[in-house]
Amino acid sequence: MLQEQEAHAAEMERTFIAIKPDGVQRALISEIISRFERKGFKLVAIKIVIPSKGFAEKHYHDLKERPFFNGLCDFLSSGPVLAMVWEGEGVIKYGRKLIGATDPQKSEPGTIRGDLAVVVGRNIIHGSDGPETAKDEINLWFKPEELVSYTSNTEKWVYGDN
Ligand code: IDP
Ligand code: MG
Repeated sequence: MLQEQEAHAAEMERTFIAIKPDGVQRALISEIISRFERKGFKLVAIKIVIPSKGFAEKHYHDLKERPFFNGLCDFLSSGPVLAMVWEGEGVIKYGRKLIGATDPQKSEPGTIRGDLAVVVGRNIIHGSDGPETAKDEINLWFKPEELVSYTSNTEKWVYGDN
């Protein structure tokens, strides 16, 4: 039993998910949170913030050579962003699946962007694209004490305990 719990803990991952200003303004917060929550992932940090332009540039630093970089950073800093950390087995990769392709025209129906967005410049949500970016983005957006470790009552039903 202890070994299984340890194995389960070892596979736990955390990812950074943000609802961008368009998703917040379109009142899609509860819709998006419920998709991660119903899947069985666990919310371990959440806050609403208006990032500065400089902060947005830090968040998107790997895109600084792209032609849309300036407009993208202007947009991210134009209004409230709901910043979150979600935890679960495989949450980094599966979170991206829940979100769908970058361009909503190419996102599958059933995904967040597929169901709820139309154009790439207003695709409502961000999700870390791998373990390294997840770590960097969580550290950029949250202080360690803002991350809450707890056991959810549903975990034994989501993951099993025998
Ligand atoms: P991702 O959000 O799916 O990880 P990235 O390639 O990391 O996609 O791009 C970050 C964000 O930049 C996208 O979510 C989208 O808002 C914006 N973006 C990406 N490509 C374009 C583009 O061709 N035109 C305008 N905005 C873009
Ligand atoms: Mg990305």
